[in-house]
Amino acid sequence: MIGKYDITSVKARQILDSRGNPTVECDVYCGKGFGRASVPSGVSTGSHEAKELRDGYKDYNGLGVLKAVENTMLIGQKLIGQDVRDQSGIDRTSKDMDGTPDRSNLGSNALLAVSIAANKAAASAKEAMVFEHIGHIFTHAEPVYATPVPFFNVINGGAHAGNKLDIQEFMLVPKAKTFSEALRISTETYHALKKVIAKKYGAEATNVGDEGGFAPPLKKTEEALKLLQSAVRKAGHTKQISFALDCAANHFHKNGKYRLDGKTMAPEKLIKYYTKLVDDYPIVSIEDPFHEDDYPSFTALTKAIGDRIQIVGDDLFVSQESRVRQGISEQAGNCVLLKPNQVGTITDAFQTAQLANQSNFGVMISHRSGETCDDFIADLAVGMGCKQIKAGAPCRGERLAKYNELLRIEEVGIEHVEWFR
Ligand code: 2PG
Ligand code: MG
Repeated sequence: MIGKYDITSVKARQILDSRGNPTVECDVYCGKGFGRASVPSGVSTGSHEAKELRDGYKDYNGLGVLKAVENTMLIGQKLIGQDVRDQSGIDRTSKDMDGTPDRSNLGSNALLAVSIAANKAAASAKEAMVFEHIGHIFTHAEPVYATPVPFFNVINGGAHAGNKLDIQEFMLVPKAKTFSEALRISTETYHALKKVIAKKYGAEATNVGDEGGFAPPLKKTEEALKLLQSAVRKAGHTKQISFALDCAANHFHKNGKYRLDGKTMAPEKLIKYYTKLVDDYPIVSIEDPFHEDDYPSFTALTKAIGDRIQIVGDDLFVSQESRVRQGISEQAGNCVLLKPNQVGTITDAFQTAQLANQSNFGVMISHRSGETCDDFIADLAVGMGCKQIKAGAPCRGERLAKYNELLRIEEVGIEHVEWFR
């Protein structure tokens, strides 16, 4: 007899992501449940991330994922009959089959698609919301849920836009009593920003970049910060909205030096530069201020201003437990950016988050610049009790999928965390 939670079939297919590139979608069926998941893909990737598998032949300019789709089905065959609630068992099966530390054999895209689809199938069989199921398997106790502070990337630069801004992401960080209020005031500011940009640079400058933020023809960091200030003022939300940056500094690093805003700087000089920005603007969080292996500079910046602002490691930690462990011991930063596809399974993401929680490091759940309309990370943030999430601008379906899911979660009575530190 087939039990309610027994996996009965796993299907996979190639679909397209928000950039029009192929990605893996997976369906998991169990006795009484169904889950569907699709995986995102980054463009400003860290070199230590788990590896996605791409076909490499001419279809879709080499970016096809048919081999990864096949691998997803292979993993699926092994999972038939397993209890869909046993997340760590499911993830162990796929990792054993892959057999590499960076998931390069079967592909992190293959592993993650099954991992998330199984998670959603378990929630569906339990007739629970996905965040509730995550809460139970993450803490194994009675979890406390809250909707996270959303970080909205409203000006895009770096590898995500065609302008000359060195810094990749300029984000709005709302402080509000409820998630829907946080969404409303940030969205009003986003619309005010569109008007400010149109007035200064013309309507053609209001086209949006990969993550739904505007990509006006700016050159310098402070030009972007000044636009944000004007927008917040125009929308009337100066008391509630602060700013955050993702520098993605790999892109302006060369031979130990950083080339930012037309100046070449040694790390010490760059630390002074960031400190001045924090003095002059309401910046509360800076991600990847230095290159992915420059732990000493992360430590120096944390020492200088880590008590005033959050310093987030993305390409630095790539969601990997071992790299976070080093960060904790060297006090390099004080927050981990958590992207499930950087590790390949939900269980790995849990382990990294648990380590961060024990060590007083923050955890920010994150989308990728290439996304799908999968809303899983919204549930992941709530279920794991993360106080912050970044999922792009309040624009473009694949970004709004996450924010709209948080509205649904709010509707069932989950309170808002208000602030992330
Ligand atoms: C980042 C991400 C998401 P990408 O650097 O934080 O915003 O970009 O997915 O391109 O790595
Ligand atoms: Mg980043």
